[in-house]
Amino acid sequence: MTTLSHSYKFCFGPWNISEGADPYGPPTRPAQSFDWKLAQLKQLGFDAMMFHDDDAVPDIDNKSPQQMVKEAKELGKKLADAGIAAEMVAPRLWFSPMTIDGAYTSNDPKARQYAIERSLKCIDIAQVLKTKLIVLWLAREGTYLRESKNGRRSTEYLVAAIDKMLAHDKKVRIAIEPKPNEPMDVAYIPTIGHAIALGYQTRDPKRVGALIESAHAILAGLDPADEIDFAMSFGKLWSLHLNDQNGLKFDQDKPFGSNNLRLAFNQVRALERSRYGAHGEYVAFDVHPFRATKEAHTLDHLANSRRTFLRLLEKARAFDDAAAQKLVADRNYQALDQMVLEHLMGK
Ligand code: XUL
Ligand code: MN
Repeated sequence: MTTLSHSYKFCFGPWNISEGADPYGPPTRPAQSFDWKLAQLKQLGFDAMMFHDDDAVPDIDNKSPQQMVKEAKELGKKLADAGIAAEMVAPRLWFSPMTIDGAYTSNDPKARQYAIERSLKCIDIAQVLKTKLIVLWLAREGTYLRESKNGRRSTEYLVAAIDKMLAHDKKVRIAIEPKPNEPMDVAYIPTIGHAIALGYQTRDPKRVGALIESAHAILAGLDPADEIDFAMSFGKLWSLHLNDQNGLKFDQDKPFGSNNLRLAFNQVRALERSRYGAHGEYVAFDVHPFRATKEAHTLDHLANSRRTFLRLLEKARAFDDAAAQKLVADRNYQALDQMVLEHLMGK
């Protein structure tokens, strides 16, 4: 069943084994240790783990640079012993009291300075963990009310911050993960087009790319498969968070394919078309268990997402493209539509 999986490598983050807390209620499952999560990741057939800077070095703001490097090295050894790579490190720029009104785009110069310093620390951790990839989810770069910030100045701040990161380490590569809203009302850099355009304004556009998350594209009213095709035509898709989302609600991080199997199928087809992963990129599942999930099923959303991906890969590879092209040439989209449905439903 899974013989075609060789060309894709998979990862998830420690936050994807979550405990069920939401803004209206407490956790519904006990917290698991990092070591437990790492062991499960390996057992489920995943190849790498993704990290926020403080997943790697907890309480990072209160640690000296020496202590930070020491702890990152200990983590690096743990990963090497387990045969697991670190895919990326992302600065968590949305939790500190310093980033209440934004990080790189805060109106407070001290907050902007904090955000840049924290990002450079994140790069130092990535070096120790032997990954060149930094992911920027620009969580609080945006506004609750538009008059509170100047959009043009914010764009310039974002470019300046990325420039500092690129200068700090000549090998680092930055993948911007766009999301149009939540926690902000309206976020800056809401789509892949914005992310890629921003990269071209920086001092080294070759080292700035993008990460697409299915749910974030859906929240922007876009088809994630088109976002993937667009980014890959620019050679800019360096990481991927597959999941699913039921329309314009809070960010749901549902298992891949859970809401719309056809949308998921088309994402896999887009990845296949451009050979995603050919340069070592990983497929990550940024998914969470439903809050109602019992402790015994705390990993199922990850195992199921990976299984759905591999099943859809078989479907993508078995799709009769020649027959589809005949229908396209005849402009018989009714038949094409039904052909896709029959293919997905199977016998
Ligand atoms: C938030 C989100 C994050 C990023 C990493 O919606 O997707 O988990 O992927 O910071
Ligand atoms: Mn994500």
